[in-house]
Amino acid sequence: MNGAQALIRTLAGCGVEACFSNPGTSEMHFVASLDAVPALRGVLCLFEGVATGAADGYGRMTGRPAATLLHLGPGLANGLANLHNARRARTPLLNVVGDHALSHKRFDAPLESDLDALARSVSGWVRRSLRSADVAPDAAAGVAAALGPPGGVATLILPADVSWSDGAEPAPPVPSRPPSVVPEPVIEQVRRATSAGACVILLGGAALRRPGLEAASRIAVASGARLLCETFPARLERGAGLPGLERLAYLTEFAQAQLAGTTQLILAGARAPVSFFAYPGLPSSLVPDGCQVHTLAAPGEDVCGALTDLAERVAPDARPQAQPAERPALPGGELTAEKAAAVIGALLPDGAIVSDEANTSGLWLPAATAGAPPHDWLTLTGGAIGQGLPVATGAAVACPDRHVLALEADGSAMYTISALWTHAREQLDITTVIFSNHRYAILDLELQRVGAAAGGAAARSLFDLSRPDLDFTALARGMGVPAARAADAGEFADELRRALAEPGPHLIEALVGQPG
Ligand SMILES: Cc1ncc(C[n+]2csc(CCOP(=O)(O)OP(=O)(O)O)c2C)c(N)n1
Repeated sequence: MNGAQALIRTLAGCGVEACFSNPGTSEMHFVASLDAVPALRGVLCLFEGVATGAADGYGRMTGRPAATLLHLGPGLANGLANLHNARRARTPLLNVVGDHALSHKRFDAPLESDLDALARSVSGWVRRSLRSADVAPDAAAGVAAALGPPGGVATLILPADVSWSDGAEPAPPVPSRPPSVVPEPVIEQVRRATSAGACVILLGGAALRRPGLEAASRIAVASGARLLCETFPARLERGAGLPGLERLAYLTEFAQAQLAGTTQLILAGARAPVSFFAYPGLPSSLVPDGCQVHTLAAPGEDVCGALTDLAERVAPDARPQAQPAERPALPGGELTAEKAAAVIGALLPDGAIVSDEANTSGLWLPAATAGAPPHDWLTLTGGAIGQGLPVATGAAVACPDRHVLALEADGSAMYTISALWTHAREQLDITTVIFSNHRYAILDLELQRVGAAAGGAAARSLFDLSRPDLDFTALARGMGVPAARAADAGEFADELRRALAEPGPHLIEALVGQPG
């Protein structure tokens, strides 16, 4: 058996079921081995940023790593921004990056680059297999490293000759580790903090799934502590019947207002809050002056277990506060981002997965969908735009029985628009809504906020997505995705209903802003 065959069998044996791929010459033996192992599904992505973002979406929804297959340094480099988002999300993910044959590297052939440096910039684990006999145990170690806990990006570099040489055999999975248990004295210290003043519990990571949310809600009911969710959660379970949760705001002043007066800040799977950017005259740390910070559970620790233990101490008889079922009324008239949010809230299907990259157009979405049937909300964890369509791809591969909604700002959608082709190729049940405001609207705001001189025509033209206007329906149809456009709220509701009723991918371009 050659290295590639042993690798693919090992990945399948370790529970890796999908490989989001954009291969080249150095990966041909890996590609050739896929037919023999149907348990590993190869999914072609036409840009590496789609492959890495899809693996992120897959890992967020399953808790297990998908693989990517990438072509040397340049292929990995094309995937870096979404690997950065995956790293911030602590998503388990294994990159397999083909490299030149070991004997070929000294010739500095055109695709030679500092692949290791690129890999290390996003990966918690990097290994280059040097013999075919090592590939399988290296892959099993890579899967284990990706799983953590906490989860993370692992990168296995696979030289072409190691891939094609015989002498390999599959390796068994490396047993996974459970998250470490939070020591009793820590829980006791945090228990005291819940009654020591104005207390906020900032929830993140695994605390944002139902068991963590319900335990946190019981603590809040009994102690009067307020709950907040980290600004950009990897995966937040929300909707009717779950405890509702406000997210810490993106804008520094709003986040400051949410935390004002807090004297005890408890971190449950979240990091101490910081401002997204520095602004003249505003602090970088969002922890109020004099506030004591307590870490109940750091990433990699059993945050749900710790919250449950704390709830038993603080709130043995309290019940979690469930969000009531309620949906907005369907609006009429000219479509706006606010009305689009109401339509989405009115029609969001039970068990939907929302990949949210709506940016400024998404302001109204949390309130409009709060009482919709239970769903998962996936957000832009690392701030590198171009994530939403790929993450939706991976979520749909992971959860074929659920509706996936990709809520996309037009500028962000363009980074990785070729994901639509994979939506069509794989017939994924994804409805993409493009919020067409024809601008990088947030940058209009940021221009003022950083105190730059008022932008003139040259400055503003860098935020303007008109001239020419983007025709998303044509782009979608050109990649095999049925598409429609809506300028009216009723029309948008009709199109959304139709898209959700029909299997397979759809795109609706929601005209929510004037061009230019
Ligand atoms: C990879 C990457 N490149 C550039 C940026 C800077 N950036 C932040 S928001 C933005 C434009 C967002 O425009 P759009 O997605 O249309 O959303 P809108 O602001 O209009 O709601 C840009 C370019 C970024 N965050 N990430």
